[in-house]
Amino acid sequence: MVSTQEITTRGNASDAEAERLARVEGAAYRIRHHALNMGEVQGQGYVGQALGAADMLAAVYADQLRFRADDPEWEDRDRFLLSTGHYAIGHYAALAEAGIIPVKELETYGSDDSRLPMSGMSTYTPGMEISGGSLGHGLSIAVGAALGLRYQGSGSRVYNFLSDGELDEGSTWEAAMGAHHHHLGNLTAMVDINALQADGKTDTVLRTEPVTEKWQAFGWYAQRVNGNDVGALLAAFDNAAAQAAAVGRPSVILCDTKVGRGVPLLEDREKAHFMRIEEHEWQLCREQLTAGFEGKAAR
Ligand SMILES: Cc1ncc(C[n+]2csc(CCOP(=O)(O)OP(=O)(O)O)c2C)c(N)n1
Ligand SMILES: [Mg+2]
Repeated sequence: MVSTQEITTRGNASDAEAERLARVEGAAYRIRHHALNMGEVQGQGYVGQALGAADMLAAVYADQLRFRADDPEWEDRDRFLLSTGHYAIGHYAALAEAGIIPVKELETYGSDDSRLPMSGMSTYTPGMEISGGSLGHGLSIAVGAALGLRYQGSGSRVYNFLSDGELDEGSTWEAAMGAHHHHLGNLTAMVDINALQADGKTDTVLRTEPVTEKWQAFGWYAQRVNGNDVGALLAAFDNAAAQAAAVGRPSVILCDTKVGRGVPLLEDREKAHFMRIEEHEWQLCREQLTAGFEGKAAR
Protein backbone atom coordinates (compact mmCIF):
# COMPACT_ATOMS: atom_id res chain seq x y z
CA MET A 1 0.00 0.00 0.00
CA VAL A 2 1.22 3.53 -0.80
CA SER A 3 1.09 5.96 2.11
CA THR A 4 -0.36 9.49 1.86
CA GLN A 5 3.09 10.82 2.67
CA GLU A 6 4.57 8.95 -0.35
CA ILE A 7 1.84 10.20 -2.66
CA THR A 8 2.48 13.79 -1.53
CA THR A 9 6.21 13.39 -2.02
CA ARG A 10 5.71 11.93 -5.49
CA GLY A 11 3.24 14.69 -6.30
CA ASN A 12 5.76 17.33 -5.26
CA ALA A 13 8.47 15.61 -7.27
CA SER A 14 6.34 15.59 -10.41
CA ASP A 15 5.37 19.26 -9.83
CA ALA A 16 9.06 20.10 -9.58
CA GLU A 17 9.81 18.14 -12.78
CA ALA A 18 6.95 19.89 -14.62
CA GLU A 19 8.29 23.24 -13.45
CA ARG A 20 11.80 22.27 -14.56
CA LEU A 21 10.56 21.23 -18.00
CA ALA A 22 8.52 24.42 -18.46
CA ARG A 23 11.48 26.57 -17.37
CA VAL A 24 13.83 24.98 -19.89
CA GLU A 25 11.27 24.96 -22.71
CA GLY A 26 10.60 28.66 -22.05
CA ALA A 27 14.33 29.37 -22.20
CA ALA A 28 14.62 27.45 -25.50
CA TYR A 29 11.79 29.51 -26.99
CA ARG A 30 13.47 32.79 -26.01
CA ILE A 31 16.85 31.57 -27.30
CA ARG A 32 15.22 30.88 -30.68
CA HIS A 33 13.56 34.28 -30.62
CA HIS A 34 16.85 36.05 -29.86
CA ALA A 35 18.58 34.09 -32.63
CA LEU A 36 15.99 35.20 -35.19
CA ASN A 37 16.38 38.82 -34.08
CA MET A 38 20.16 38.57 -34.41
CA GLY A 39 19.93 36.87 -37.78
CA GLU A 40 17.78 39.70 -39.04
CA VAL A 41 20.56 42.19 -38.22
CA GLN A 42 22.72 40.48 -40.88
CA GLY A 43 19.95 39.14 -43.12
CA GLN A 44 21.60 35.72 -43.13
CA GLY A 45 23.77 33.42 -41.09
CA TYR A 46 23.90 30.28 -39.01
CA VAL A 47 20.31 30.68 -37.90
CA GLY A 48 19.30 27.10 -38.68
CA GLN A 49 21.91 25.70 -36.29
CA ALA A 50 20.85 28.08 -33.51
CA LEU A 51 17.21 27.01 -33.87
CA GLY A 52 18.19 23.34 -33.99
CA ALA A 53 20.45 23.52 -30.95
CA ALA A 54 18.29 25.84 -28.82
CA ASP A 55 16.93 23.01 -26.66
CA MET A 56 20.46 21.74 -25.93
CA LEU A 57 21.65 25.25 -25.05
CA ALA A 58 18.59 25.87 -22.88
CA ALA A 59 19.10 22.59 -20.99
CA VAL A 60 22.69 23.64 -20.26
CA TYR A 61 22.09 27.25 -19.28
CA ALA A 62 18.69 26.96 -17.59
CA ASP A 63 19.28 23.66 -15.83
CA GLN A 64 22.84 22.34 -15.68
CA LEU A 65 25.46 25.04 -15.58
CA ARG A 66 26.67 26.64 -12.36
CA PHE A 67 27.52 30.28 -13.08
CA ARG A 68 27.15 33.82 -11.79
CA ALA A 69 25.56 36.09 -14.37
CA ASP A 70 27.23 39.18 -12.90
CA ASP A 71 30.65 37.51 -12.64
CA PRO A 72 31.27 35.40 -15.77
CA GLU A 73 34.82 34.59 -14.63
CA TRP A 74 33.81 33.34 -11.19
CA GLU A 75 36.42 30.72 -10.35
CA ASP A 76 33.97 28.05 -9.23
CA ARG A 77 31.84 28.27 -12.37
CA ASP A 78 31.24 25.27 -14.59
CA ARG A 79 32.87 25.73 -17.99
CA PHE A 80 30.83 25.63 -21.20
CA LEU A 81 33.14 25.35 -24.21
CA LEU A 82 31.66 25.98 -27.62
CA SER A 83 33.82 24.12 -30.15
CA THR A 84 31.90 25.39 -33.12
CA GLY A 85 32.62 29.10 -33.51
CA HIS A 86 29.93 29.42 -36.18
CA TYR A 87 27.26 28.48 -33.60
CA ALA A 88 28.06 31.70 -31.72
CA ILE A 89 24.69 33.19 -32.66
CA GLY A 90 22.97 30.46 -30.63
CA HIS A 91 25.46 30.81 -27.81
CA TYR A 92 24.96 34.60 -27.59
CA ALA A 93 21.22 34.00 -27.44
CA ALA A 94 21.78 31.58 -24.54
CA LEU A 95 24.14 34.02 -22.78
CA ALA A 96 21.47 36.72 -23.05
CA GLU A 97 18.81 34.36 -21.75
CA ALA A 98 21.13 33.54 -18.83
CA GLY A 99 21.62 37.25 -18.06
CA ILE A 100 25.36 37.16 -18.80
CA ILE A 101 25.06 39.67 -21.65
CA PRO A 102 22.23 42.21 -22.04
CA VAL A 103 19.44 41.30 -24.47
CA LYS A 104 19.72 44.80 -25.95
CA GLU A 105 23.32 44.10 -26.98
CA LEU A 106 22.17 41.32 -29.34
CA GLU A 107 21.25 44.10 -31.79
CA THR A 108 24.97 44.63 -32.39
CA TYR A 109 25.55 41.04 -33.60
CA GLY A 110 28.22 40.90 -36.29
CA SER A 111 28.63 44.70 -36.49
CA ASP A 112 31.93 46.59 -36.28
CA ASP A 113 33.12 47.07 -32.67
CA SER A 114 30.52 44.63 -31.34
CA ARG A 115 31.42 42.20 -28.54
CA LEU A 116 29.40 39.64 -30.55
CA PRO A 117 31.34 38.72 -33.71
CA MET A 118 29.83 36.20 -36.12
CA SER A 119 32.31 33.55 -35.04
CA GLY A 120 32.76 33.09 -31.27
CA MET A 121 35.88 34.65 -29.74
CA SER A 122 36.79 34.38 -26.09
CA THR A 123 38.58 37.73 -25.99
CA TYR A 124 35.45 39.59 -27.10
CA THR A 125 32.51 38.08 -25.27
CA PRO A 126 31.80 37.52 -21.59
CA GLY A 127 30.95 33.86 -21.02
CA MET A 128 32.67 32.68 -24.24
CA GLU A 129 35.41 30.45 -22.81
CA ILE A 130 37.22 29.59 -26.07
CA SER A 131 37.57 30.74 -29.68
CA GLY A 132 36.15 27.83 -31.62
CA GLY A 133 36.34 28.74 -35.31
CA SER A 134 38.92 26.11 -36.16
CA LEU A 135 36.84 22.99 -35.77
CA GLY A 136 37.91 19.89 -33.87
CA HIS A 137 39.86 21.50 -31.03
CA GLY A 138 37.16 22.05 -28.43
CA LEU A 139 37.24 18.60 -26.91
CA SER A 140 41.04 18.70 -26.47
CA ILE A 141 40.73 22.02 -24.63
CA ALA A 142 37.88 20.59 -22.56
CA VAL A 143 40.01 17.59 -21.56
CA GLY A 144 42.81 19.91 -20.45
CA ALA A 145 40.37 22.10 -18.52
CA ALA A 146 38.73 19.10 -16.83
CA LEU A 147 42.11 17.65 -15.87
CA GLY A 148 43.38 21.01 -14.61
CA LEU A 149 40.27 21.63 -12.53
CA ARG A 150 40.59 18.20 -10.98
CA TYR A 151 44.26 18.82 -10.09
CA GLN A 152 43.14 22.03 -8.39
CA GLY A 153 40.57 20.11 -6.34
CA SER A 154 37.76 22.06 -8.01
CA GLY A 155 34.22 20.68 -8.11
CA SER A 156 33.49 22.52 -11.37
CA ARG A 157 32.27 20.57 -14.37
CA VAL A 158 33.26 21.05 -18.01
CA TYR A 159 30.74 20.88 -20.86
CA ASN A 160 31.86 20.77 -24.46
CA PHE A 161 29.42 21.46 -27.28
CA LEU A 162 30.49 19.85 -30.57
CA SER A 163 28.90 19.50 -33.98
CA ASP A 164 28.60 16.29 -35.98
CA GLY A 165 31.08 17.77 -38.47
CA GLU A 166 33.67 17.76 -35.68
CA LEU A 167 33.44 13.98 -35.55
CA ASP A 168 35.31 14.02 -38.89
CA GLU A 169 38.36 15.38 -37.06
CA GLY A 170 41.00 12.98 -35.74
CA SER A 171 41.79 15.38 -32.89
CA THR A 172 38.29 14.85 -31.48
CA TRP A 173 38.97 11.13 -31.11
CA GLU A 174 42.43 11.66 -29.61
CA ALA A 175 40.79 13.87 -26.99
CA ALA A 176 38.09 11.27 -26.41
CA MET A 177 40.78 8.67 -25.67
CA GLY A 178 42.54 11.09 -23.31
CA ALA A 179 39.35 11.79 -21.37
CA HIS A 180 38.77 8.10 -20.78
CA HIS A 181 42.41 7.49 -19.88
CA HIS A 182 42.25 10.22 -17.22
CA HIS A 183 38.85 9.09 -15.86
CA LEU A 184 37.35 12.52 -16.42
CA GLY A 185 33.98 12.11 -14.75
CA ASN A 186 33.78 15.92 -14.58
CA LEU A 187 33.50 16.18 -18.38
CA THR A 188 30.31 16.03 -20.43
CA ALA A 189 30.32 16.37 -24.21
CA MET A 190 27.21 17.19 -26.22
CA VAL A 191 27.17 16.58 -29.94
CA ASP A 192 24.64 18.32 -32.16
CA ILE A 193 23.87 15.67 -34.74
CA ASN A 194 21.93 17.78 -37.24
CA ALA A 195 23.07 15.49 -40.08
CA LEU A 196 24.47 18.54 -41.89
CA GLN A 197 27.86 20.04 -42.67
CA ALA A 198 29.10 22.91 -44.84
CA ASP A 199 29.63 20.59 -47.82
CA GLY A 200 26.34 18.72 -47.56
CA LYS A 201 24.70 15.98 -45.55
CA THR A 202 26.96 14.38 -42.97
CA ASP A 203 26.50 10.87 -44.33
CA THR A 204 27.68 12.01 -47.77
CA VAL A 205 30.69 14.03 -46.48
CA LEU A 206 32.06 11.35 -44.15
CA ARG A 207 30.10 8.46 -42.69
CA THR A 208 30.63 8.64 -38.92
CA GLU A 209 27.88 6.23 -37.85
CA PRO A 210 27.49 4.20 -35.73
CA VAL A 211 28.29 7.14 -33.49
CA THR A 212 27.05 5.82 -30.14
CA GLU A 213 29.07 2.62 -30.44
CA LYS A 214 32.18 4.62 -31.34
CA TRP A 215 32.00 6.72 -28.17
CA GLN A 216 31.31 3.60 -26.12
CA ALA A 217 34.36 1.93 -27.67
CA PHE A 218 36.39 4.96 -26.58
CA GLY A 219 35.26 4.31 -22.99
CA TRP A 220 32.60 6.99 -22.67
CA TYR A 221 29.15 6.73 -21.14
CA ALA A 222 27.17 7.47 -24.31
CA GLN A 223 23.48 8.24 -24.67
CA ARG A 224 21.64 9.16 -27.87
CA VAL A 225 18.51 11.28 -27.58
CA ASN A 226 16.17 13.46 -29.55
CA GLY A 227 17.95 16.78 -29.02
CA ASN A 228 14.73 18.68 -29.61
CA ASP A 229 12.95 16.92 -26.75
CA VAL A 230 13.72 18.85 -23.58
CA GLY A 231 12.43 16.09 -21.31
CA ALA A 232 14.76 13.56 -22.97
CA LEU A 233 17.70 15.95 -22.67
CA LEU A 234 17.12 16.54 -18.96
CA ALA A 235 16.80 12.81 -18.31
CA ALA A 236 20.08 12.25 -20.18
CA PHE A 237 21.84 14.87 -18.07
CA ASP A 238 20.48 13.22 -14.91
CA ASN A 239 21.75 9.81 -16.06
CA ALA A 240 25.13 11.32 -16.96
CA ALA A 241 25.47 12.92 -13.52
CA ALA A 242 24.66 9.62 -11.79
CA GLN A 243 27.17 7.83 -13.98
CA ALA A 244 29.91 10.40 -13.35
CA ALA A 245 29.42 10.16 -9.60
CA ALA A 246 29.39 6.36 -9.69
CA VAL A 247 32.38 5.50 -11.87
CA GLY A 248 34.24 8.64 -12.96
CA ARG A 249 33.69 8.15 -16.68
CA PRO A 250 33.30 11.02 -19.16
CA SER A 251 29.83 11.19 -20.67
CA VAL A 252 28.57 12.19 -24.05
CA ILE A 253 25.02 13.07 -25.02
CA LEU A 254 24.47 12.55 -28.73
CA CYS A 255 21.61 14.80 -29.77
CA ASP A 256 19.68 14.30 -32.99
CA THR A 257 18.35 17.72 -33.91
CA LYS A 258 16.57 19.33 -36.83
CA VAL A 259 18.04 22.40 -38.48
CA GLY A 260 15.58 25.33 -38.20
CA ARG A 261 13.54 23.55 -35.52
CA GLY A 262 10.52 25.53 -34.30
CA VAL A 263 10.13 27.59 -37.50
CA PRO A 264 8.45 25.46 -40.20
CA LEU A 265 9.45 27.95 -42.91
CA LEU A 266 13.11 27.19 -42.22
CA GLU A 267 12.97 23.50 -41.35
CA ASP A 268 13.34 22.19 -44.89
CA ARG A 269 15.35 24.94 -46.51
CA GLU A 270 18.03 24.18 -49.07
CA LYS A 271 21.51 25.52 -48.31
CA ALA A 272 20.71 25.31 -44.62
CA HIS A 273 24.33 25.57 -43.42
CA PHE A 274 24.37 29.35 -44.03
CA MET A 275 20.83 30.53 -44.53
CA ARG A 276 19.71 33.52 -46.49
CA ILE A 277 16.34 34.72 -45.18
CA GLU A 278 14.46 37.41 -47.09
CA GLU A 279 13.53 40.69 -45.45
CA HIS A 280 9.81 39.95 -45.40
CA GLU A 281 10.33 36.46 -43.91
CA TRP A 282 11.78 37.37 -40.51
CA GLN A 283 8.49 38.47 -38.99
CA LEU A 284 6.78 35.38 -40.36
CA CYS A 285 9.51 33.25 -38.75
CA ARG A 286 8.89 34.89 -35.37
CA GLU A 287 5.15 34.40 -35.72
CA GLN A 288 5.57 30.73 -36.59
CA LEU A 289 7.90 30.25 -33.63
CA THR A 290 5.49 31.89 -31.19
CA ALA A 291 2.47 30.03 -32.58
CA GLY A 292 4.30 26.71 -32.18
CA PHE A 293 5.39 27.51 -28.65
CA GLU A 294 1.99 28.75 -27.52
CA GLY A 295 0.26 25.82 -29.20
CA LYS A 296 2.48 23.40 -27.31
CA ALA A 297 1.94 25.20 -24.00
CA ALA A 298 -1.85 25.05 -24.50
CA ARG A 299 -1.86 21.26 -24.99
C1 LIG B 1 39.44 22.74 -39.04
C2 LIG B 1 38.35 23.32 -39.88
N1 LIG B 1 38.09 22.79 -41.09
C3 LIG B 1 37.10 23.33 -41.87
C4 LIG B 1 36.40 24.43 -41.44
C5 LIG B 1 35.34 25.04 -42.34
N2 LIG B 1 34.00 24.78 -41.85
C6 LIG B 1 33.27 25.71 -41.20
S1 LIG B 1 31.78 25.16 -40.69
C7 LIG B 1 32.08 23.62 -41.35
C8 LIG B 1 31.06 22.51 -41.25
C9 LIG B 1 31.34 21.62 -40.10
O1 LIG B 1 30.29 20.73 -39.82
P1 LIG B 1 29.10 21.13 -38.85
O2 LIG B 1 29.60 22.00 -37.79
O3 LIG B 1 28.38 19.87 -38.49
O4 LIG B 1 28.20 21.98 -39.85
P2 LIG B 1 26.69 22.55 -39.65
O5 LIG B 1 25.90 21.54 -38.90
O6 LIG B 1 26.81 23.83 -38.92
O7 LIG B 1 26.17 22.75 -41.04
C10 LIG B 1 33.33 23.57 -41.97
C11 LIG B 1 33.89 22.38 -42.66
C12 LIG B 1 36.70 24.95 -40.15
N3 LIG B 1 36.04 26.00 -39.63
N4 LIG B 1 37.67 24.39 -39.39
MG1 LIG C 1 26.29 19.54 -38.45
